[in-house]
Amino acid sequence: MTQPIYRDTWAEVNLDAIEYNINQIREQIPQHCSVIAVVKADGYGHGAVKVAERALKSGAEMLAVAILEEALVLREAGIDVPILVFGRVAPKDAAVAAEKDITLTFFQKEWLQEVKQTSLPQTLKLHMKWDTGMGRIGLRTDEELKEIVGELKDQSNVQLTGIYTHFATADEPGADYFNMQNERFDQLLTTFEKVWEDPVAIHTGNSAASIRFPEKMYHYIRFGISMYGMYPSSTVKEERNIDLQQSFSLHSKLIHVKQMEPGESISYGATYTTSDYEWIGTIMIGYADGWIRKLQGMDVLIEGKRMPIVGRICMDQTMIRLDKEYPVGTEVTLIGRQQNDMIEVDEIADYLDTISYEIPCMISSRVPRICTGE
Ligand code: PMH
Repeated sequence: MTQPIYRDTWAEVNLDAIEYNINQIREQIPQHCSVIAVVKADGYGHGAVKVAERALKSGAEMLAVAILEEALVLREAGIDVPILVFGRVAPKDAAVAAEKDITLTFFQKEWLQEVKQTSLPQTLKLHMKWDTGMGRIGLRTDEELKEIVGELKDQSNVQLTGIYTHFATADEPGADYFNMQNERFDQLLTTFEKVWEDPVAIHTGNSAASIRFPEKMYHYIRFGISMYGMYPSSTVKEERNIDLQQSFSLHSKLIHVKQMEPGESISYGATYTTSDYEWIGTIMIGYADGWIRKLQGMDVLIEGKRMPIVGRICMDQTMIRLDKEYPVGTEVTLIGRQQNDMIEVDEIADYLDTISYEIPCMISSRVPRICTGE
């Protein structure tokens, strides 16, 4: 059952955009290549279950998350497709994954040895992670690979179903580092194929790699940021290889409107002082919602027009300088389209000197996500 919503601030998640973006990438990648919808971090802040369901309806065949808890949420929602956990799950928790048929990532032979000692309710599916240049997790050398494969062959309660790597620079201009990672991957793959005969699923590319180098993709792509309609970087955006629709938008309503005299100040620290008679509106969103204090000065949209946030952003409330009087209840868009103007996630990210990925993730769970296009 969905919780009742009492507050006048909400995020909208357009599920039609998710479908559109998946269709866009499916047109570009080779026919034999399928989509893993990456829905970690509660679907990059959009809501994992709803996004996952729509992604699967749109042709994605598998889901990926970062931690076991996120996979369990999807299973509890009745989703029964393969789910891959990217992060390391402790060997003692492998039984939980096996019971729910959740695929785990591994890259350490000690991890396999420990899992061997645990009793699993059914065969545990595994994807092996190779570190070809991300420097985060994964085995790195032919020697490690041979050792781990030896360990795998000796183990009956697990089944290797996939191998993968992750690119560090696929979204950046130039392809030298990307090519180097591909070469390392091919080298490891050659070694692997000499010691392993059963078929496994291979996946290397994230959004940037699949958009920029579709011909280099194997059986799956791991489609994250661009499924949500954002470009992995300005480089990818400017190359215009794909058209995307932003799924996320953020809205509120004026809860108070007043005219202030010249020389009056607004909010903590009195950092903003009116220079004339000014109409000031208040909305119920603040840093506890993830609308952080650094967003002071950023614009919002009202009736399609831009108006600035003035004074410090409080924990739960924010003030806006209006161009005229508006009725209480007027809609304010902080991210998204109003009439002919749009505040893209990218614009907020630029203002904060960060990347688009961070923005929907930082909007806290206190802000309800309302799906459209269901
Ligand atoms: N595969 C792995 C292993 C990932 O960690 C990520 C995203 C993706 C695929 C999807 O990438 P995309 O969103 O660029 O398509 N991981 C992260 C991360 O750890 N920090 O930012 C994005």
